[in-house]
Amino acid sequence: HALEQDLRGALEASEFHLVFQPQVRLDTTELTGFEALLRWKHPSRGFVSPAEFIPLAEENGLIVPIGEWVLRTACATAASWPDVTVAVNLSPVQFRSRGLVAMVTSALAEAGLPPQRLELEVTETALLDDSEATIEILHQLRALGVRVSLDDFGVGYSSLSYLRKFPFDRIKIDRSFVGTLGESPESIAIVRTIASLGSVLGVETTAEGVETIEQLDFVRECGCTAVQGYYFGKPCPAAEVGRTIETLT
Ligand code: G
Ligand code: G
Ligand code: MN
Ligand code: NA
Repeated sequence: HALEQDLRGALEASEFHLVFQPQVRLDTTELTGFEALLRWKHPSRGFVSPAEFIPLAEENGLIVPIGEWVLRTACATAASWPDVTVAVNLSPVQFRSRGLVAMVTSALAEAGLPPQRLELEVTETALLDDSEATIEILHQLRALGVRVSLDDFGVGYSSLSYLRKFPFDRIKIDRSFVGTLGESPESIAIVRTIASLGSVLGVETTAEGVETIEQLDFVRECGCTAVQGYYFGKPCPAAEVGRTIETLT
């Protein structure tokens, strides 16, 4: 596989960079932080979507060194920001690799980033297999002082038992529900239900993929506590983060 071969050299060739998307709380519409998203600029193909190369990197294990680069780079970048968080996606494969907790500890220390300013986003697929070991790692991460979010909630298995097994700080409602709020009563019911669940459990609920003012009003009315989406900002390069912070605070 040609793409896989190129992926192997991409870290060393410095072909990766991060972009940052604003996350906003709904009560005050204040910026609370940014999600770091990985971008690969392939020398001849141009930008390759993470939706294409992350599954490949998960299959061949490259997601472990790539994920480490993402975390260290995100922490180092965020250390120069004012008091807002950075959210980093963790692949399920990283949970099965040894030394994740030590790596997170060292990334925070090296960057001088207070643990409270790091949020780790995990999908429920991380919790599917080997769940005892994964829950233990989540507790160790939480003990460092970092926050943990359940990403892409509502697609996949969406087992409510995960919410009982581990005290997530935040549930991120998958953007497929937000995108269909205007035409689907089912989506409205689902977003409302997840928001109430969050409220009862004392967990923040972020609506993902909010693109319009109508969707913003909808998710606020449904009871979500935070939003992320093109309405407040597309993912932007690190150099533009300062301007986004000025605009949104
Ligand atoms: O940024 P974009 O919407 O193109 O991302 C597509 C998918 O790739 C999303 O599901 C996102 O969570 C995932 N993704 C983006 N950056 C990272 C990363 O640094 N690590 C992991 N594991 N997934 C990422
Ligand atoms: O799966 P995860 O939530 O980690 O990935 C976030 C992905 O969603 C990123 O690839 C980002 O580019 C994309 N995204 C963020 N906001 C919006 C939005 O408002 N609309 C759409 N279509 N995609 C979005
Ligand atoms: Mn995410
Ligand atoms: Na998501």
